[in-house]
Amino acid sequence: MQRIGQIMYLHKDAYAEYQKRHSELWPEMKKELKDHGATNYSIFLNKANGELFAYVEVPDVAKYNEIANTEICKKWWAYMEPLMETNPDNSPVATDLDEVFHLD
Ligand code: RM4
Repeated sequence: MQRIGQIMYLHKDAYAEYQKRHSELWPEMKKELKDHGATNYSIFLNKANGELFAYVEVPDVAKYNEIANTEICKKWWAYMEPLMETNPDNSPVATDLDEVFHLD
């Protein structure tokens, strides 16, 4: 299992909407995440600056990244685009973090 930690960037006026949309995460998107191996997926918000810390465990990072090619993920990213910093393809701008500590 590989642990992925990333920072994403939420617009400051979008905190409540981001929370709401994730509490109502589309079942099809939830299934797509699971089908691509995602487990134990959490996103935390730093309300001081809009940074989101995302943590997810996957068996295979390459397989997980293939979710970007699915129609449902493309739709989800387009839906989330107004709320966060995004790339030209609507994927969230994400900074990969290096793990420096882990306790089982
Ligand atoms: C986030 C962002 C991520 C996605 C989660 C479920 O807003 O779009 O890429 O994995 O939602």
